[in-house]
Amino acid sequence: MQRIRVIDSHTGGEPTRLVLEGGPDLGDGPLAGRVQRFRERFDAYRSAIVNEPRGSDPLVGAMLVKPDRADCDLGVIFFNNVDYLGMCGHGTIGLIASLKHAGSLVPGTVKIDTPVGPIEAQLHPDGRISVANVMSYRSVRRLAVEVPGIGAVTGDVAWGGNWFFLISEHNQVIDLPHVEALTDFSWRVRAAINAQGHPQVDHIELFSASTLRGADSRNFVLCPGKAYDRSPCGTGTSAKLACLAADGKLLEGDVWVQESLIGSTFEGRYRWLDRDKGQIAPSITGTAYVTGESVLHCDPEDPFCWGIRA
Ligand code: PYC
Repeated sequence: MQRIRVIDSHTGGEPTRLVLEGGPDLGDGPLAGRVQRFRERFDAYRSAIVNEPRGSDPLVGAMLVKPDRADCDLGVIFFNNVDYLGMCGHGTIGLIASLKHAGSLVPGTVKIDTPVGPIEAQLHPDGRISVANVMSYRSVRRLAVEVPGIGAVTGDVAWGGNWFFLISEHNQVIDLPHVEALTDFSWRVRAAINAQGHPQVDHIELFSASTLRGADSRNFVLCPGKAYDRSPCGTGTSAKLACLAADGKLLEGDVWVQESLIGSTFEGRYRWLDRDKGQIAPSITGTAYVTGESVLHCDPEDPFCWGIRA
């Protein structure tokens, strides 16, 4: 019987399951290589940890690993209901809140190795957590995509630790009662943009005005496994900051408050790394709460031991 010790948390409503012990041994070397090993040899663990019957579609797993980079304090590999993520903003905030809960962290800064580069997380004395994310940038401005059944949709392609297609011009209503329509729209857009020469884009992000006091925008983010992000999405907000910076709509150091579909918020800001190349260093601040601690049992007698997979 495999036993996996986890701490569960949520960041702005989006769940994270931190794996402390009992995950697969992925060996050493750069984390990108270890993700490859995870995918090829141990993918059943991913499914067992985040899929039903132990998990749910929006749940993101975070496996703590030894860092490869000498200057990092710890390493993490994020995964979801269908695959592995480059980085995860809400997941990093959940990871830090969980380590604080476990008594392994006090306020201060930790450097974390991820498959897409090192990041830094800061636990503030008031419990808020900031993530200095990987370099982010916009790769395509105003790309028009012909979407079957919808028509032309225009948006930006940007990297924020994952690849996003960001759409501000649309006729969708971004609120909870419209989640099915938003999912259907975004899923069709994703298929079209993938078919139109951008197979790397696996997150679709829609924006509208926010009615929340102090918020600059509300978003809807559709994740690769068709679950929507309950949080404002840390990597999605980083991609948004890169677009705002490139368009001159947000100045270096100024705060952008991004609201999620369910009304949770992240604060984002950036500094320029290379203005000519449009490269920024984004930082995201949010809060996470621990929701449980448990030991998952993977009983070989259980026909759904390794999760329900499509
Ligand atoms: O917060 O970066 C994020 C994220 C990615 C997918 C779900 N959440």
